[in-house]
Amino acid sequence: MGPASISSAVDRDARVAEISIGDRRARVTAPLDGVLRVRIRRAASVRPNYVLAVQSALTSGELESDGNRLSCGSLTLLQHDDASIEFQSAPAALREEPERRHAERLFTLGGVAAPDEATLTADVRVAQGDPFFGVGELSGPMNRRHRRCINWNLDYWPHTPSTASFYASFPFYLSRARDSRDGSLWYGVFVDHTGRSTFSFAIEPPQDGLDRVELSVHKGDLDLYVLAGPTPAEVVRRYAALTGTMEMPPRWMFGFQQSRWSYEPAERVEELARTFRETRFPCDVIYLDIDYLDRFRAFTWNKEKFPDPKGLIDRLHASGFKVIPILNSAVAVDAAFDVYREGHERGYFLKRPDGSEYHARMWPGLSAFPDFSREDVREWWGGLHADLLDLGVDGLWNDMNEPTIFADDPPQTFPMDLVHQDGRPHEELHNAYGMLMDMATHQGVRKLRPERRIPLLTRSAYAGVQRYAMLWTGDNSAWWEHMRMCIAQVCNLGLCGVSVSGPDVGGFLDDPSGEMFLRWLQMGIFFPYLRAHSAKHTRDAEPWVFGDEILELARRAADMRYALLPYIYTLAAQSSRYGDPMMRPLFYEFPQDPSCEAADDQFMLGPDILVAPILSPGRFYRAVYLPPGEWYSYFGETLHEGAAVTVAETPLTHIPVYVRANAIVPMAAPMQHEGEKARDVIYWHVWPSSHGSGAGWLYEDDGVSAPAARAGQGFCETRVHASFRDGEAVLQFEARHGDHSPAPRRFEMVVHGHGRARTVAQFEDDGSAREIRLSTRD
Ligand code: MIG
Repeated sequence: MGPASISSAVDRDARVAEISIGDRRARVTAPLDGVLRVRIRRAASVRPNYVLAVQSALTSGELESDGNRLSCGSLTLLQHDDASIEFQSAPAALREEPERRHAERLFTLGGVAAPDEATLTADVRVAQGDPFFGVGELSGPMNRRHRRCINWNLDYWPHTPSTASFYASFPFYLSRARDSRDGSLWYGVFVDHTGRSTFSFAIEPPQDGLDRVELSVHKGDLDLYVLAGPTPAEVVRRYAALTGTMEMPPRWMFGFQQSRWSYEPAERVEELARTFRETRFPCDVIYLDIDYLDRFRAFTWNKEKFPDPKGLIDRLHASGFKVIPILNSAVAVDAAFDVYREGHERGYFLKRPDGSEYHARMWPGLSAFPDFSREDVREWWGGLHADLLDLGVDGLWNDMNEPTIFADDPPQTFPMDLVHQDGRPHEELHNAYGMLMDMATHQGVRKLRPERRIPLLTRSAYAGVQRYAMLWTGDNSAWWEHMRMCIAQVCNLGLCGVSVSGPDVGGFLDDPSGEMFLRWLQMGIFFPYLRAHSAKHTRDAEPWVFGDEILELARRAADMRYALLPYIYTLAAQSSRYGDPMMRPLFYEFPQDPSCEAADDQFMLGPDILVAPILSPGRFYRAVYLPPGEWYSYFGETLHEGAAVTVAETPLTHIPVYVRANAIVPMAAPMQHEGEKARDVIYWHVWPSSHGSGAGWLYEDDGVSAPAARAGQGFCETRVHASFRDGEAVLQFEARHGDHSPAPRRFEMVVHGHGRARTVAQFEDDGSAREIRLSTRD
C-alpha cells in the first residue's frame, strides 16, 4: 500500500515527486501549467523510452504538494489510501470562483498491471458513458468508445470501421468527465510511446457505474501525460505546447490540388494542366506519383517518360501550377546506383542484429532502408533533395514510410529486431520511422532553401509530426462510407495536433460516380487540405470527366473554396501560432452541449462555419443538428434557431452550410490559382443578429517566405469587432497591426439574411482604424 502523504516525496529542486500506483512507483513532473507527467518505469534496468514527440525537457509547470495531493495549475493528482490515484480538475464554471481549489474528478488510475513480460497496462476508471475522441486517423465513429485502438503504423487496406491500426499513430485522446457540474470538464491523456501501444475504451460493460479504459504499452515504460482543459480547445493547446505546432504552409497549399497514380508521361501532365485552365477549374498543384521515377529509384527521373523535367516544371509554373513529386525511403540495392552506393559505403542503411544490411522488396525491387533515427543519415537524405529543388519542385510527398515492405505474409513491415541508433531495436521506434523520415526531408529542404516554405505531405506519422509535415489519410475507396469516415479522421487528427490533413477526394481505390465526386468535393472544399487522387486501374476522375453538369457544379464548389481562402489562411495562422485545429468537431466549439458529441457527420471549419455534407446518393434533404445559438443557412440566407434539428434541402446544387449569427468572415473573389491576380477586394461577410457582438480576423503575409527569410514579423492582421442592434451593425476596424504591407485594396461589407446577401458599404483600406455603421435591414 502506498503512503497517504506524498508531500515528503517531493524533491523541490528536481521538481519531481515519487508516488505509488498500486504496487508500483511512479515519478511525477510538471512539464507545463495544467499538465502532469507520470512515468511508470518497467524496471530500473530498462532503458527509458525513445523520445520524439516532446522535444525538450519541459519543466515550466509549478509542482505543488499538499498532504496527499500534487497539483500543477488547475490539474490535481490525489493519492488514495488504496494506492489508486485520482486526477481532478476545475471546471470552466468554477474557474473564477474564490475556491479555486475546487476540483472534480476526471478519472482514476487504479493500478498498473504487467500481464506478461512485455506489457504494462494502466487500469483507468471513468464515469459510465464518457466519450473518447482523438487517437489520430483511425476509421470508424469519431467517438472511440467500445473501440480497441492499436497504435502501430501499418499500410492496411481497404479500411473497415473496425480496422485497428492505420498509417499513423497518435496515442492521445480527449475525454469529457460526465459527472462534472456544468458538463464541460474536458481533459487529455497522452501516452508517449513510439513502440506499440493499445487503447481499449469501455469494451466491457460498466461496473459500479464506471467504465474501464486500458492503456497498454508493449515494451518500455508507461509514460503518461495528463492535460487539463477545461475546454477541448484548451486541452488541444496544451497538447500543442507539448508537441509543437506547424510552420505556416505556403498559401497555395490551400488551393485545389490534383493527383493520380500516375500522370505520365510528361505530355499527359501538360495536357492535364491545360485542361484545368481551359475548363476554368481552379487548381494550384499537380502531383507526380511514382512513375516519374526511373525504376522507382529515389531521386531519379524516368528519362523516357520525363525527358526534360526542368522544362516541364517551368512550363507548369508559367501557367500557375506548383509541382509535388512522391518519394519512398526504399533504395534499390545496386552498386551502380549512386544513392545506394553512398549509403552503403557510409553504413547508413538499417542492419540486422548480426550486422548485415537489411534488404526487403519494395517498389524499386530489392531495397535497403536508411536509418532515419541517426542524425547523420537524416542530414544525408535531406541533402539528396538538392537536385529536385534545383529543378523547381515546390513541395514533397513521403509515402510508404510506415514503413511498408512487400512481403507475402503480414506484417508487411520491418522485422522487429533491426538495429537503430544506440542499438535500439526497431520494435521500440517503429511508429517513429515515418516521422523521422519527414524530419529528414523537412530539415534538409529547409537547409537547402531557407527562404522558402516547402510543404511536405506524409502518410505515416507519430505525435508531433505537425512540426514537419501535413497528412493525407491514405488509401481510401470510392465508397460513400469512406466519404463519411474522413470527417471523423480529419477532426480527430486536428485534435491530435495535425491541423492540415485531408482524404483523397473522390476515393483512391474503385470508381467514383459523378455524383459521388461532386458530393465529396462539396464537402472537401471545407477541409484544410483539398486534393483529388486516385489509384491505377481506376477510371479517370478529373472534374471534367463526369459531364457538363457535374463540371459546372464542381467548379462552383471549387470557386467557393478560393473565395474562402482569406478565412482559411487566417485559420492556418491560428494553428501555427496556438495549435488550434482548422477543422473541428462541433463539440470543440460547443463543449457544454453533449448533443454535439454525436454529430459526427458534421463539422466546423474554424469557429463560424458549420458543414453538414451529403453522404449518400440521391439525397434531396438531410437532417442537420445546429448547436445552441442562431444560424444562417449559407445558401438560403434564412435564420435558424439552434439547439435543434433542422432539415436542409439538398439538390445537387446545394451544400448544407450554416454560419453562426454574429460571424464576420473575410473572403475574396475566386481565382484560377493562388497569385493569379492581386486580391484588390476583401469582402467582409457579416451575418447579423438582433443583438450581440462578433469579431472577424484576417491574417496576411506574402504566402511563400519562410519565417527566417522575412524581415521583421512579415505578416499583418486586420481585426474587426461588430455590435449588433435591431436593424443596425457597428463595425470597428482596429488599425492594421504588423509590418507586412498588402497591395492596395478595397474593403466591402456584405450583409446576409432576409433571403439575400448585399453589399452595404465599402472603403479603400489604408490600414487605419475605422468605424462603419451598417443597416442590416432587408
Ligand atoms: O503501393 O505511389 O497511398 O497515394 O498513389 C502503393 C503509389 C503506393 C500508396 C499511396 C498512394 C500512391 C501509391 N502508393
